[in-house]
Amino acid sequence: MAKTKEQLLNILSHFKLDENVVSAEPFGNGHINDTMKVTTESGKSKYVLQRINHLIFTNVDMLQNNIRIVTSHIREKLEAKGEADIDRKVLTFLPTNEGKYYYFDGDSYWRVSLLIPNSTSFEEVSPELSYEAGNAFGEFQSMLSDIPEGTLGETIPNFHNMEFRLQQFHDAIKENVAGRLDEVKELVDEVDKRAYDMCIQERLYREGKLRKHINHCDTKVNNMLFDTDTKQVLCVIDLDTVMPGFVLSDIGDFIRTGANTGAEDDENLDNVNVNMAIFKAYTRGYMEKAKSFLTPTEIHLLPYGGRLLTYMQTVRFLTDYINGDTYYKTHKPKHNLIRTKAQFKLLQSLEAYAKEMDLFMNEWL
Ligand code: ADP
Ligand code: GN1
Ligand code: MG
Repeated sequence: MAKTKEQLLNILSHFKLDENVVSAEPFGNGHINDTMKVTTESGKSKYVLQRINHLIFTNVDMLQNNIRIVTSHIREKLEAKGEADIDRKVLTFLPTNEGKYYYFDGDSYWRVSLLIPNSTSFEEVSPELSYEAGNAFGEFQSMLSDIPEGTLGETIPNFHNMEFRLQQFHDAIKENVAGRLDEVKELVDEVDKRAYDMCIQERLYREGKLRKHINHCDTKVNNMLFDTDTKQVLCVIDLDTVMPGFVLSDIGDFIRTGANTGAEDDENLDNVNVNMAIFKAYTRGYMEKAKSFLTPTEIHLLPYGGRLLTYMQTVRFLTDYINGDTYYKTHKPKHNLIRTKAQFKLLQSLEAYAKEMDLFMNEWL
């Protein structure tokens, strides 16, 4: 339910803010939560207010506890390294007057973080910025690699489990609640054709050949902030899905979003292709930080990670379309179908480049 300005200001009054606030305006392009930029009396954009989608993140207490552990852990690492400007390199969430890190207003859950000043996010990146982004996401995974197992909960169980996503897909097909199945038969066949190959990670894990790791699990290009002037990476944001999973998730989702020459929901499929320069630059940046904690199996599978996350997103968008658009926010008719087709086109392009990507990895094997 949309909130009035007065309601939003009332929600904000439950948090310990050090300046009076006057407005909250929509911010960003997320598909799940609602994000707002909050302006203070002095005219500064100082805070970020978010409504957490608790139909998707059903355990908000666990979610905010995870985020608190992750941000404190990163802060300690940055302090130990003697980094300057730490408040712009890690998110800071503000407590409520009751000392919690979220507020429930009777129907929604809210949280507030400090807006990182003089920062910007991008929907598209150049090879230079991709190298920086690879470095930053590699460093992020590396900083979290010593959090003991069991410390972080799974905020969405089986989030990047491909076998589970295919199960949801087949359930949706069986129920066909929105009557859309006939329209997507060809796409369903394309998904099924690849299903076995796309579940390698789950099989390797059962065989004891792949381990779990803490990942960001939503490394879209726009989940990283850059300094507006220097274009240096500042901070990894959008920490809702930081949880244990397979290491390929984080390289995979960046390839899916950063190395796509088109948009995630491009209607002109000719725009959608792989930008190999971005793949290479990102991988180089990532490997600089990640080589020390990756196993040869993971390094070998890295280009597969790009295909896997693109395939997984194809399956998730298509499942939501078949279910009648109940998960992702949509902004036009058939939006989830448009997204599915664009993701599938990207997958085909990644498949065409698979050999070249594998050869590129030889440098680290
Ligand atoms: P969503 O779940 O909606 O994707 P994000 O946490 O990624 O939410 O925020 C959406 C956008 O808002 C980001 O892409 C970024 O541009 C901006 N943003 C979010 N948090 C901050 C912050 N603390 N400082 C500056 N910008 C932010
Ligand atoms: C969602 O909220 P946002 O836009 O950062 C989704 C990701 C998908 C992404 C596709 C909790 O992320 O898993 O990859 O859309 N987040 C959740 O763009 O499902
Ligand atoms: Mg985001």
